[in-house]
Amino acid sequence: MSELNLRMDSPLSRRGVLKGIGMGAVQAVLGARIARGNEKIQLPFENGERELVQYPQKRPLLRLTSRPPQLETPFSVFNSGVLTPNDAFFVRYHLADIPLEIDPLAYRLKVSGKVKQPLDLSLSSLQSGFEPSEVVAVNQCSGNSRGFFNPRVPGGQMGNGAMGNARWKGVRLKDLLEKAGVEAGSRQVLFDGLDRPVAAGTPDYIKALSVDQALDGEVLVAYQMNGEDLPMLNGYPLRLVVPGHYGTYWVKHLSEITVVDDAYTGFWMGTAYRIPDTLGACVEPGTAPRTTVPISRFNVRSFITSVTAGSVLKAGRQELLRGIAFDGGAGIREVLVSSDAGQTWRAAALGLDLGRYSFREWQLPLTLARQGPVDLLVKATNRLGESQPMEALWNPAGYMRNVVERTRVEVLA
Ligand SMILES: Nc1nc2c(c(=O)[nH]1)N[C@H]1C(S)=C(S)[C@@H](COP(=O)(O)O)O[C@H]1N2
Ligand SMILES: [Mo]
Repeated sequence: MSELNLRMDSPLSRRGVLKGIGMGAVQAVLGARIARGNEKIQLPFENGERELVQYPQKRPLLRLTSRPPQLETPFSVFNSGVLTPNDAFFVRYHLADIPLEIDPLAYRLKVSGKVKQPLDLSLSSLQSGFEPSEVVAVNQCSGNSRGFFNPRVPGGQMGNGAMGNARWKGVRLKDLLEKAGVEAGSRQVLFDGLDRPVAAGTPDYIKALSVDQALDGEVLVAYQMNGEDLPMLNGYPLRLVVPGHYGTYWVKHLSEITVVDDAYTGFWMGTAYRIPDTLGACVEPGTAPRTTVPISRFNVRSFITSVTAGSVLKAGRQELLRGIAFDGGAGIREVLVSSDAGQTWRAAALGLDLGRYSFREWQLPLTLARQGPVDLLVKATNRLGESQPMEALWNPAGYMRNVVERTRVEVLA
């Protein structure tokens, strides 16, 4: 069992929990523990058994690895609200040396490189010196749903729980960069966090965005998630939020922003997180792409959340089917449901619009007349007309799965 201990010496964070302990004192020293009863969840693919493990600031989540912690959200959470609670939000890391203790008073965010005036910001100067900005946005790992790839691919074998939707609050990256003054001819902005590799030779986790994207006004350096400090495991005290883009860019424990005048080719940009340079980012199953590009925006996805595989429905009785859909930022235009293998589709009603980067809830009253197993299919289309394929696309890294989901329910008399 992992012995993850988190300490936060934080006057800014979790004041209510701090009863009786002075400012700057150690707030929480907790260890991960296996959930009561050693509960396990079976994801619907081979080697899909996962322990439910409780980490600090988290409810029991599906554990994929413990060093570093990689935790998946139980799918039922997505049926209980359009925002994913902080304590249920998934966790991904690549490097084993992750920060467990952070002093918010000593924390610094540096902006340097090809800038006129390098910045060295404390958390309080970041919060007081720049206008706050908020966005509701989905964070999804590129490898969400990788466990369903057929043929199977190496990498974290995740079900559909490596995604979450939250209200992020922070400052605009644009404002920071404008304050620093990006030099003419600069090409990219690099982002590094506090986590480090343990083995010599493992490259540090550094990600890059083009200067244009970094200045688009949408990318945030976030200090809050759903109205609270970021949980330690989700990047306390600062993380990048790149709405519509895969989680790999959402650098946690962000400490260094560096403007450069060339294209960064370090491992996490030049080798990892690259997709085939083809329509649908796919290749013939089992083959390697000829050329690749860095992964970028989400494709369109939709899920049924109110029933799961094996759910029992009553024949002839109306069931209110519910779920979620999202895309890379165009916004969802339509969600369709089929109970006859895609021959006919019915349009679901869309729920509250929390912005084009958010999960969009949908619902549809459905009555199934015939007894027996029924596959419920859900397919979303965004405002650009982009939709989801009926057959799964394949790539060797297991990224960007977005096949029309099928949920097999049982209809009984
Ligand atoms: N510092 C740091 N930031 C990181 C990573 C990491 O390994 N180190 N992993 C990235 C990846 S691949 C994903 S999917 C998201 C996951 O965000 P979460 O752990 O808050 O869910 O964090 C990103 N930010
Ligand atoms: Mo990821």
